[in-house]
Amino acid sequence: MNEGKIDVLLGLQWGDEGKGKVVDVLTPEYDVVARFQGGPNAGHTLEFEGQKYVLRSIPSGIFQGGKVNIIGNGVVLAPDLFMDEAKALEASGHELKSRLHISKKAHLIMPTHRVLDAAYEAAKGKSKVGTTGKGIGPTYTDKISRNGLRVGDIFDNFEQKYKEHKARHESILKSMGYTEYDIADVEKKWLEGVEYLRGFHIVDSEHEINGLLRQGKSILCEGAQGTMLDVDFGSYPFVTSSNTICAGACTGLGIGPNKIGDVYGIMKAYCTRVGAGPFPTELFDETGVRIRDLGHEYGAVTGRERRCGWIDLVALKYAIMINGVTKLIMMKSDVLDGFDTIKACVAYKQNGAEIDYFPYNIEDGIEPVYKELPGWKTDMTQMVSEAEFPEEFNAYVKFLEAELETPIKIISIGPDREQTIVRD
Ligand code: 2SA
Ligand code: MG
Repeated sequence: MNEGKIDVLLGLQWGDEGKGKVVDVLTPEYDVVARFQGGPNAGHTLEFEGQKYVLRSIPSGIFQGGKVNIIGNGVVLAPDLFMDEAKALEASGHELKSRLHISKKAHLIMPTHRVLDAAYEAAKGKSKVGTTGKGIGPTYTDKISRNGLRVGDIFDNFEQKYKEHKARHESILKSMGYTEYDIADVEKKWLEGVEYLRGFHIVDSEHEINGLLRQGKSILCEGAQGTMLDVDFGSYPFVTSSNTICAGACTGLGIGPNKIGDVYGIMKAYCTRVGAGPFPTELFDETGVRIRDLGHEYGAVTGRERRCGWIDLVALKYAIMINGVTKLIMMKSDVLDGFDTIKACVAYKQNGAEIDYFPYNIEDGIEPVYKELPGWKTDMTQMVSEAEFPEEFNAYVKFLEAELETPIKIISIGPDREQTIVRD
């Protein structure tokens, strides 16, 4: 933590690196946790005291008392899904209303945005993105094309605005010939969600967060999805529609770049991807299946199987560069506990030539070049300090640090809060 600075924590791969767990482990150190992009497409899984929770729009700091949790302007919010998520948390004893602040400038995901998401995907045929179906793309499209509906609008002639936006969406859907949908029930619940939203602190979060910083509060920004899903730098067009990178924290919360302190980059000891799009180190054999089974690699929101593969250092170096990562966090190393050998992709072969940088096109003709390392073949899940780490594991960590030129500060050896080793 750096005095007077805001730290950022984000995923370096294709999402699901384990951000939820790490934020929860890091939050005791911070006064404020803020989300800056994405929406209910995210699924941050946290496990502690034998309970499992999945957060979608609400910052992971909500489980710790005395924190301010902010949903920033860069987030897209679905009132109905938000209501479900918030009520479930309240039912499990976590009071929200006084601790969760929502930006007036965050955009609302309407029921018709979700229909548009489905319609655009259907129209793409074989080149589908494999979205989560939550209306993320169409909502950000409306934002950028200056047609969006924002949280702040719920206090000002809302019904009229809602009707106009809905009518515009319906005419787009009609022009696409996409008419077989029924949103009556969803819309009813969505409008209930809007009422429910009124009970929260709806704020100018850019003023709030900068004010908190001036008061000397420590702030952590929590990214969603991952760098390789960033709309500018990810594997376009197979990406999400927001800036998932560190710069997204500046635009998604209204903080100056000179206010950014540490940038924590999270990666898994291997790699996964859910949805369509290129994935150079994907494994189609039984090793891939083994990683999926051991790592429980299924989408937290949609339940979809995640594609699994070896760690990709070419993509990781790119992600570290784009984000200015200062500290690495490695998750799910326990999944590899039983493997005889571990592979790490150190370069790509593209059309016969070896390259060590992340190219414009990773869709065609990319072949990973691997370095093989001996596995540690030790159950590490009960270890409590790095002094207990087996020699082969230390060698793997050292190898990664040398390749990535960034220290690995935290290593996760299991899903529970307790199974986290902080390195000196
Ligand atoms: P979208 O819905 O427009 O953001 O989808 C665009 C692409 O972004 C991917 N994406 C994700 N990838 C990994 N995890 C995500 N969150 C959930 C999770 C996903 C789930 O935590 O498991 O439950 O399936 C996430 N959100 C978006 C998506 O797969 C598309 O490739
Ligand atoms: Mg997830």
